[in-house]
Amino acid sequence: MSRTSPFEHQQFHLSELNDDEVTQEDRIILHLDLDMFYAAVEIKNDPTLKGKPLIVGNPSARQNGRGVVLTCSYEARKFGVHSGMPMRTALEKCPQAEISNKARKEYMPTSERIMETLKDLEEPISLMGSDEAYIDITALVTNYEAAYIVAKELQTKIFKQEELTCSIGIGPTLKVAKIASDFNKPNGITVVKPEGLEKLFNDLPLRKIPGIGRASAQKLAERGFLTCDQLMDKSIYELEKLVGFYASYLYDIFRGKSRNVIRPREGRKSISHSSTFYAEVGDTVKYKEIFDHLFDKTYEKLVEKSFETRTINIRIRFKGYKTITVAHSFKIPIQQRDLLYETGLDIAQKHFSNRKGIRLIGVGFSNLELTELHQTMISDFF
Ligand code: TTP
Ligand code: MG
Repeated sequence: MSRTSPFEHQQFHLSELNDDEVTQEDRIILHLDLDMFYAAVEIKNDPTLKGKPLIVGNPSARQNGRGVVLTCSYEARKFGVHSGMPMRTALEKCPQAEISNKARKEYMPTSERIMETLKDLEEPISLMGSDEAYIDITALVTNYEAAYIVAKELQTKIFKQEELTCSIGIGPTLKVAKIASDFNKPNGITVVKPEGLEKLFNDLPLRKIPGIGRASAQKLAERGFLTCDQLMDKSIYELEKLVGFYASYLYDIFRGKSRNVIRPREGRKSISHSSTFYAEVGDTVKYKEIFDHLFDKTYEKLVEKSFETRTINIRIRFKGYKTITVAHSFKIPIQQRDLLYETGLDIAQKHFSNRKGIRLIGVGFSNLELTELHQTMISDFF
């Protein structure tokens, strides 16, 4: 990292694309961030705190002045209190604030339950700390309108389960999605299509870019740069003079480009494809067509990867989010198309006439083993 760079340390948990891989230009990424997370758990635990300026931190700070603010309610933020601030300073700014961390044992279990809910989407996911996650929903939706509905449903589900709100951003890259999730807090959803990038960055304080912290923003401000639009049209060369090593990082953010992707979890334990519908499909013939298409895609993958499967799984999500998974296992691993197709269709068809309406169909194979032929080919090398 360049010493003169105004950027703070960046953490990338995500992997980079190789040149021969697809670009991410047509990805749809969702970033979810819980609103005032620890404070929200405190309020859930003690609803009398609702609507008050609340600081989460050392409850004895009034007496001994020790500790820092872990987070605070939006009411406290209005007084200039923010996370990381010494408790002493925070109490000077907002003497009437309530202080609590009674529910601290609940923070992690709550976070884990929410992350499990997000993993249920079965899309590539990257968890960042206790209250945020990136999900690549490219395979789940065909456009940004459908992505908005996924976001809305996630918000509703998390609120029903945990009585907590979150803010969600959707965009073509991880960073744009993250900026978007912060755009309309609390309980907001912000969708930024590639063509909406210019509007997003217009007048946006530079501080809102992940990686530009308070100190960096200050240094840029001293040079007269306050908002993103002032830097958006600068060349890499001009940006280098300002931010050194991070020039290309910034240059790409403004253009909705990124080489970071969310990798599916390691190891291939299963193969699956699913389709989510946002309009009523409504008739069993259409469901069967969708099933056939999904089966073909999943089966193609099975053969392409030289796998046999012992288990076929059918997932069906009804309107209202109830999801069922029905599996059928064979005694030995097989790759016979007809047998797999008939078994899967038989399971799925039992649900096609359900009056609730179907929102998602998924076809998956698990308990995979390499075909004998493939095993032989590999062993030939030794
Ligand atoms: P954030 O997402 O940064 O903050 P937040 O969820 O409280 O507020 P916002 O609505 O703006 O998203 O952090 C998530 C939780 O992590 C936060 O509730 C408390 C904890 N945390 C710390 O313990 N120390 C810190 O310095 C920060 C920044 C967060
Ligand atoms: Mg948060």
